[in-house]
Amino acid sequence: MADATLFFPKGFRWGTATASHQVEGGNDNNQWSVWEQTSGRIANDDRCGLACDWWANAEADFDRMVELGLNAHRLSLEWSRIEPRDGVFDEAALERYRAMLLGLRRRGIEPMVTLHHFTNPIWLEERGGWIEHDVVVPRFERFVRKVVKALGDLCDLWCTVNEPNIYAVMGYLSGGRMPPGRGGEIDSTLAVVRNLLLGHGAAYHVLHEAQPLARVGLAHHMRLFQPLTGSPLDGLMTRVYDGIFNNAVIEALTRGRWSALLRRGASVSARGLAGTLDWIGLNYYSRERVSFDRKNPAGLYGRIQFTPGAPLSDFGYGELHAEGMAPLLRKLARLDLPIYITENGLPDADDDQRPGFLLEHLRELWRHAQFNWRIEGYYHWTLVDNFEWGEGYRMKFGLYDLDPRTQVRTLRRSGMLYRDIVKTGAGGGLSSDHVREYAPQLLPTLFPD
Ligand code: IFM
Repeated sequence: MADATLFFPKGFRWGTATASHQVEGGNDNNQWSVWEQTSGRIANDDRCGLACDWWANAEADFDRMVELGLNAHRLSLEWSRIEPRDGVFDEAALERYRAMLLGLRRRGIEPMVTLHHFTNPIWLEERGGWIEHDVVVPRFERFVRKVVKALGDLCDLWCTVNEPNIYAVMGYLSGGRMPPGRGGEIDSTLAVVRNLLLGHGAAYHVLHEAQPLARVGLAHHMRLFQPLTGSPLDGLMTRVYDGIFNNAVIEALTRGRWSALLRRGASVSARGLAGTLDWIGLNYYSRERVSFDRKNPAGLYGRIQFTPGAPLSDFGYGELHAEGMAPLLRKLARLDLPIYITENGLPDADDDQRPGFLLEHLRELWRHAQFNWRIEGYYHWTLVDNFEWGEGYRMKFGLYDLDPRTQVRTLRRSGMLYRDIVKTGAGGGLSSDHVREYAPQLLPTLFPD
């Protein structure tokens, strides 16, 4: 096999991504902390509990990032800590976040700060969460104004909202997977997506007013939809799913237009959203096969499943399909904005798939960076196993294994591989030696003669 190294450009951002509730521990004032109390909702009836104990000691994990050679990390702020009651702000919580951001910067790690990653303060959830535009959007705007004033000297790379489509679908369409646990509510789902996007738009302007050079974007969860069979109806449903799940968010934030379905029931125009992206984030996990199903009106007469026989990650979380990133990146490249892979990873407790997963996905990323697509960073989900929402602690996404009872971390082989890639050359690089050492079975496909 040919010996080669695929170098990434100097300055490429190599990072990991986390979210407040999943790592901080002790969050007892958001809707998830209430949701978790009812038996049967979280796998094994886990509770988030101490998580990775970041509220007390995120810094120990920042040191681990340094050991891996990372120069970037994406973390989120917990709204319920910063604004524990409607209009009442907790300066001590902001101080703790200042310390975290300083801690990252002092270690040469550039923070990307997410402003909303699935959790809401209880007081907001009690008023309908993201359903009521006039309740939530002005309050989110006020929260962001407070945050940028308090933390703006330490961060100028902002991710307004994480995965508006997933948040809305899991909370209001699929039923029981995430709070508030509603199902089949198409109109609420659409309202929640729209309000999250309008929240993004409001945040974009607030951040730019405070920081003219702020770089503001959003983490968009995209899946590659492909028809299950060659039937025209499966093809049609595939376009519908791609349109709703992947394209609608992009159309709103670039053209200021609700797509046909998103427009249903809209009382606020999307016009002000045009041009509110300085960069776009891709959260990529899986491909889906789509088929027509006339018995599934709640799914808009479609159904999704993984490709029969395809390799899946633990608990059937996702299909392992690195090539699926290409068409999604192509869509994003057309926007002519910097692109970050804001999340990519898999649950893999015994770490037998993650090394190959990393190599295949990073090879794809490198290939597309060669097309001059503006791919500027990769944030692996995640550094240390953490609280995986409804899956509790059983799904292990970390480069480090975590024993939640003892807080002991152990670097997985995939963590060593990530470190070796990040530390190759001036900007990181993937070599045939890495493949030989960590996933030799991939040598013929990743480094053919
Ligand atoms: O853990 C989640 C994260 O909060 C949002 N994106 C997907 C990850 C893995 O499921």
